[in-house]
Amino acid sequence: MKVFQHVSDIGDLKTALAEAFEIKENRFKYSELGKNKTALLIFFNNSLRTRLSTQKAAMNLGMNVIVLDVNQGAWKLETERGVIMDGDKSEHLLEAIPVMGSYCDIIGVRSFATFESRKDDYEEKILNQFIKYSGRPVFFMESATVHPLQSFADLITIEEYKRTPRPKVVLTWAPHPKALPQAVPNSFTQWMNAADVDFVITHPEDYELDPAFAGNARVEYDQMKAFEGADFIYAKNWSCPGVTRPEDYGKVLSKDMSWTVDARHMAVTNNAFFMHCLPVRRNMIVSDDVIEAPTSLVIPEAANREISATVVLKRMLQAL
Ligand code: AN0
Ligand code: CP
Repeated sequence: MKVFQHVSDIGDLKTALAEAFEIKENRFKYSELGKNKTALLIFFNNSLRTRLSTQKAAMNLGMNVIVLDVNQGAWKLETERGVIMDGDKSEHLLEAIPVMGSYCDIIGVRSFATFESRKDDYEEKILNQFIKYSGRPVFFMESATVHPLQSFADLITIEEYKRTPRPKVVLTWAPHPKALPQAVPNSFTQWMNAADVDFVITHPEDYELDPAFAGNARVEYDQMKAFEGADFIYAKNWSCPGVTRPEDYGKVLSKDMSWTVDARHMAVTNNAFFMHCLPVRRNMIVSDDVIEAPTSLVIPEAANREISATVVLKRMLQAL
């Protein structure tokens, strides 16, 4: 595997899940594979889980790890070609990327949507430069449009906890005070569309996800109706994807607190498990009682980030 971005990059999901459970059984099984190989993890944005779980995954495989927080200690980077660099940015991404590539064997990058341009975000302008100029395999640690390590961990979690062969999984929008990217819901939708589940998305109008990710997924605008009989509730806020009105891209169109997942919502489900990628704002996205209930999977879900990252790095090492 040279790039880990879309669900298609991991191939057959049953095989990927089998590999994940093999790793979970013994996470040090491939501890010789990464000997004298270096993973470079580059963060343009904050992270708790991705930072820790991916470092741990690299260590499980015997790799060396370097972590760079670009905005703390590195030079400020220009990303646009053709600009006269007379401002506060000392270095261009076009030099920085191949330099970073020269010190490692595999690169992971986190770079969120900026909401400045829908086109630039959806064309993955930053990550594509890493793919093009680093000379190394690149895995996405949440980009402008996707968060595949999260979705893979989510799939592992659903597989572990499902009580029926084909569970009903509901992705629900929930309110948040600030504009958040669509990366998590985009990827989750892409992965659920590829998995063997009964998948439903619910959100207020004008929050439709980009068709490249939504595909033929069922959308139910009535949240309570969507929740009926659900086995898994996956909550997440996202800002307006700008599908119907491009000028609304990245805007917060609704803060409707009736969408906060609480006991009233969970009561109509099939005693559903609650999932969220974290970090989560309590009593905006989900009530205290729902996130603290025995049916809340947020902690095992986060723990599975180590497993998904170990599988991805293992695949990349095997293809070096
Ligand atoms: C980010 C987001 O919504 O994409 C990261 C989630 C994994 N969340 C925040 O910025 C709060
Ligand atoms: N879920 C997730 O990616 O968390 P972090 O932003 O803390 O890495």
